[in-house]
Amino acid sequence: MTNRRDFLKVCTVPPLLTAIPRLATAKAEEALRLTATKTTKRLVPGAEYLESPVWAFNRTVPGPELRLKKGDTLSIDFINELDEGSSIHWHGIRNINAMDGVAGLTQPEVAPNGQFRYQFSLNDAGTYWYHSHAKTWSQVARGLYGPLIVEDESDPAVDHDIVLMIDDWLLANDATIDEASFGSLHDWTHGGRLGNWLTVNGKSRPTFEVSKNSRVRLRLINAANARIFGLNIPASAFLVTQDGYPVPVQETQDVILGPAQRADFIIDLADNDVSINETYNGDQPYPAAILKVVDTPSKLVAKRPLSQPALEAPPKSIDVAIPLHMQGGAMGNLREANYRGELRPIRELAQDHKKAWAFNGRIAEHHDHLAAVSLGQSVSIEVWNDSRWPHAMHLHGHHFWIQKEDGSFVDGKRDTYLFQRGEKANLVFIADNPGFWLFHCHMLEHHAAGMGAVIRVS
Ligand SMILES: [Cu+2]
Repeated sequence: MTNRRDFLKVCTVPPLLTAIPRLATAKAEEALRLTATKTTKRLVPGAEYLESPVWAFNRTVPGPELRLKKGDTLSIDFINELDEGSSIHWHGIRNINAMDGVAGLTQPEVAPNGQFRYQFSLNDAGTYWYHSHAKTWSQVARGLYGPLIVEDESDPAVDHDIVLMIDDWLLANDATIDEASFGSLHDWTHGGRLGNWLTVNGKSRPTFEVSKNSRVRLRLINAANARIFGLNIPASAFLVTQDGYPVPVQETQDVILGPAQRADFIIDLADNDVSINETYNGDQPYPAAILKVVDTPSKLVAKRPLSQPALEAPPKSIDVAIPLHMQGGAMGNLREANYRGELRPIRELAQDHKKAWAFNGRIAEHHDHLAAVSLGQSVSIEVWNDSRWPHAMHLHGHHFWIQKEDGSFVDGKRDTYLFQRGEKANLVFIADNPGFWLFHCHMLEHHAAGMGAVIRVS
């Protein structure tokens, strides 16, 4: 059987025109370097537009692709050349707590000109990403994110493995990042910072050259602050993982990704180009990226039928239930909430403290505990989204099953779940990772405005 590595030795794969540059891995024990710095980037083509100031890892947006193998140790020296504190979170990785990168919770923020070594082993294969976890609503929006791909020996052989990091930018008329709207109370109380310019791997409508009749793995990552994307792939496409985790293989051309969510497809191409369309926003499908089919003399992998993964069953009983009544935001029913030990009306919370969302009538801070559970317990976060907005709820350090209101479970596990307005669902997990784990909305303005709390596992 030809695996991907052998395949690369025997034939020439056409260059990917817009692939994310890979951070070269040297010896496993040797630390790589990610430097957060200010730079500029052309977001909109055309001489009439300016390059925009951005904040970037290693001067590229997205940051360099980190591609390792399951079982490898990731060793990264993070260097902060910004003029404010920062950190790196490894989204979806069931990390050791001290490496989780949440500034103010699992580590102090890395000060300007400071550095921090992240070192941990990669026990989960799949599509993950890294991003700043300090003032995320500003730092992620300015470009501080990149892909983290963990390969597994059992991954199906493909001819091309392509990461698509999808983001929306809120730009001013000259195509630079709209500065004036950062921290807008409107965004924080409504749907978050929503952009007006869509990029894939930092480019508008990029083209990827792929071989005719080839098999492609497409790794989709929603890196937007708050935008939900719908992606449509008009081809023979099979959904194989979500949030890095295997799901029952099914032929489908569509997926919806809330902020921070990922989905991997295996696509068997024919001889026609494929436009990957964004379908959730706007009246018409928007061609977000193109797979351009080219003739290549290369030998292609055998298109073996994709095998169904063995899925881990959810626990039969729950040791700890954590009721979580989520309220707030515009048009919501939250009249007052407890904040810093005092019950305060929502108007005061919004205007004086920029807080607008509450869990169980309380607006938490990073260090406030939603719950404390014992190592090994099965836990169910019983979420009721009693607001008029969708929320992409993310749990750090664990993957969870999703139990719908009728009691049934969604197949597979996730690290982020998109709650529709009014939805009730339980996020069920085994608390097998000790530490202080953030549970928060990945609509980053919502998190900043109160949608986050800590679950302690000890
Ligand atoms: Cu939210």
